[in-house]
Amino acid sequence: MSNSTQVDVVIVGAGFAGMYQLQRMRSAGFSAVVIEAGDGVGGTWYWNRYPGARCDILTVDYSYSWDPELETEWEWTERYATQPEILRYANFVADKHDLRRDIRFETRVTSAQWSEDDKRWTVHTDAGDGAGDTVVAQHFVMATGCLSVPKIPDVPGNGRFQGEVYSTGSWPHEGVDFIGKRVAVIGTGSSGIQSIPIIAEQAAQLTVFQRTPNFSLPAHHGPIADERLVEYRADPAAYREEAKHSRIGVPGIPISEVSALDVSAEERNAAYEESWQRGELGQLSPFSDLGINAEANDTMRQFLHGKIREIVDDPAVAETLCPTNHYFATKRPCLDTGYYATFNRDNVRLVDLLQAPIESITESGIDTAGTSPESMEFDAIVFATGFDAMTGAIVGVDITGRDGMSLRDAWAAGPMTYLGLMTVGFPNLYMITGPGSPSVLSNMMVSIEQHVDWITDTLDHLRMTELDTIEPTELAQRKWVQHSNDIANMTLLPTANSWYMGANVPGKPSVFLPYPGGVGAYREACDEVVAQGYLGFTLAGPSGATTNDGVIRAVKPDVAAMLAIIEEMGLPPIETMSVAEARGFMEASAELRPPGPDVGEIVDGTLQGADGELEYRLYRPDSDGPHPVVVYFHGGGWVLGDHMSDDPLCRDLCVRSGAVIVSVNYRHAPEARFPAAADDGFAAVQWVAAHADELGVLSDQLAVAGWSAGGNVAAVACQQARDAGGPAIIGQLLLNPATDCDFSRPSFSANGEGFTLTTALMMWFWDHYCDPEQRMDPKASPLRAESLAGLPRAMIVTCEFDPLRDEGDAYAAALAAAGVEVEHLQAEGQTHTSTGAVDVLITPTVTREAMGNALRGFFGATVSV
Ligand code: N01
Repeated sequence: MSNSTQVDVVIVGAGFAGMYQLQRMRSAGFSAVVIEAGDGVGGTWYWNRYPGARCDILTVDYSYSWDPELETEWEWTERYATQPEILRYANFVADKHDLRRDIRFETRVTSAQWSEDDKRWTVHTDAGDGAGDTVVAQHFVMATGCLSVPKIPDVPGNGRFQGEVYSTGSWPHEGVDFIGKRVAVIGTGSSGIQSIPIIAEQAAQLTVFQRTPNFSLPAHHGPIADERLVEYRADPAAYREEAKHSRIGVPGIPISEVSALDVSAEERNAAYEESWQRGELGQLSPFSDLGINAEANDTMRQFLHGKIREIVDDPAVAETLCPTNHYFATKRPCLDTGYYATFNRDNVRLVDLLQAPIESITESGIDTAGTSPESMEFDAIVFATGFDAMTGAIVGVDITGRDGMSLRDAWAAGPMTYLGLMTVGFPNLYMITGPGSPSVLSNMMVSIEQHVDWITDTLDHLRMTELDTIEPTELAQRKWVQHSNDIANMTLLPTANSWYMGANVPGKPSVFLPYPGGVGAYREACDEVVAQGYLGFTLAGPSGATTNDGVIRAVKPDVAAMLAIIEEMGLPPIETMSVAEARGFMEASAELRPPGPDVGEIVDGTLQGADGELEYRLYRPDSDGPHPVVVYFHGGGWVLGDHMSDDPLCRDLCVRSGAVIVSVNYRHAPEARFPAAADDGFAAVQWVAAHADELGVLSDQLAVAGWSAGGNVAAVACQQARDAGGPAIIGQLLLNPATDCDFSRPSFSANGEGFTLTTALMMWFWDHYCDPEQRMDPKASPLRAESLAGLPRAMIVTCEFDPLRDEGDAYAAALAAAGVEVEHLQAEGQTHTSTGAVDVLITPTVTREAMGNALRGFFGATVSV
């Protein structure tokens, strides 16, 4: 007979996540039950009992912090705990807090359905008779672990072998005796690398089948380092608190600001040697750019190759063990005990599956193909082939949410979560260390505790406010996934075929699964979501639903980092300076920028403006001319800047568009007020068109471009050229253009402070440039032109966090309404100045790529780049 139980909260999994969640539920006064497939607590440490299984986070850090008594009641014996010791720790905690009475062991959750009528989850298990037991709960917590579903080995002939077969991820509890046996190990990730040296000591012969060599450093097992213990014992609470705000959930790890490429080879190798000697995952990257710069990373890679060659006697075997197809730490690096030296043993052989792929597992062993096919006989095969990581256990349960939506279907193209905690369409379903949270990129203990605390506080909030359900909004979820991807894409992480990307499971969507922004930054985001009234969530109860839609990290991560640096510098606002000071300040700042890409040629010259000569700088592509030409107008609010002040951007545009860029030093206010800049802009276009041959450009392939006030000048030049009947302009590229004198648009109130260009500064610019009564003139506010018909086709870029966003949007819309062909790119998460930050910021690169494409589009087939 099947039983049904009603509780407040059902928790799946009795690992460290489920255990702590149960404890918090109880102490917060919620009824809860945990369902666990194993017959004991410990989760990953219950299942992964393979020889050599150990943690690779120091024991002092891989400990619960929620029970301060544990800090004195439990003492770890080693620097990195063995699996049996960690399992004893889990059991110690379970005993101490009497957790087992609410855990249903040897029970597997098979499916779960949400009932919108009852606002309850019904969770089905395989317990009871055929029908299975059910638990009905208001809240459903998946504490199923990130690496808990062993991957079914995708090896031909799997299942045929008649000898002993083992999987590191579900090892026999009684252990395995390999003495005198011929053993095969398939897989050289952490599990393989930990178990291979120990199996080699026992087995008569060990054959290791390696598909991808991995980076591994010595773990240097032994007692816990004294300096770590001193620090921890001095103030355990402070030590734990620091971990919570750290990058990977481990305190005391210095963050370098030095590039690996900025030091001598000796200095670099000395730093790598220190990492090698230290043997701690959190301290393997002594430089700032190993994670983001391929060239920098390669220096570490070469160092480690050197170590492998030093240790391994046979040079051919050493080469096979050197990872070359991925950057260091783009697959999880390992810590080992004698791994590489194991290949010096007479009874150990390495088979490179890239040279000799497995043709089939046979009844008696493994057949390989390649140039020298072999049939090998074994007594035992060990699969160390990894896990269906992060999503496997969650979609392993057949979960049906609102309106019959299946979680498997909802995640068919990759997991979608808000904060890695919840997912749209599945109210009151929580994931502990789910995809989209730091999880496997962190000390799991710290990440688990943070999620459990967040979930518990949320349930408490719902109860206090007499609400029933919580569910993220589509917008919040989409933007969180985007934010996580943005960070990942700024690093080398997505370049490897790793399980972080789901690449190890055939058919699994290629998505970077964990959140790579760091434990502390992530915690801040979760806390801010709550502080802002559960931003990005819909909370509902008997009296209705409230949606607090919004985005927690809308500014692109590199742009946000830049804004934080600027804020930290505490610079005086430009509008508080004199014009001379402001110009000096801008020039000094420009000195600090990277130069931008090389172009074929740079020529400085003068051209005829509306009232005298103007300087220009010409950027010519490194290809045969004549080229199309873009007359470019720099930013600076008609007051600041000159023909060289947007140098990196002009170089970038030149390279991307294949066109000559002529950047013009139009006259500036307050010395030359309106309409000087506008008149000079038009005069410069006329001069370039008339001097095309001399400049080596195509007169019938002339476009204009400009940023900010320069976008204003460019737009106005197009209107003047149209009204004057020439010269012919075939396109206008306007980046964050000033198009109107109205400060009342929402983008001014939303973005008027804190995003570089401020409302106050924009007002200062206008005041210097133009008298109030002149500002309605279309030569000042091109949006106010009587007609925009007949203007050149346009690409308009506006940025989400720019005060000028709305007037740029309005100009794009008005041009389109007037029948002008317009490409309008609304750059999400960018500011007024970010697009021009060439070689400083990564995320605006796509915008500049689109700008280059737009220019090439203006010029049609005449441009080759
Ligand atoms: O799994 P893995 P793991 N034919 O996926 C190979 C954590 N962990 O269990 O790289 C041949 O890393 C596969 O090759 P390739 C830790 O986070 C922690 O070792 O896909 N080979 C790879 O070599 C770790 O990262 C600890 O080309 C096949 C290996 O099998 C994570 O768990 C200890 C194959 C799988 O490596 C997973 O580690 C253990 C095939 N068909 C684990 N399919 C510590 O705390 C896969 N492979 C120390």
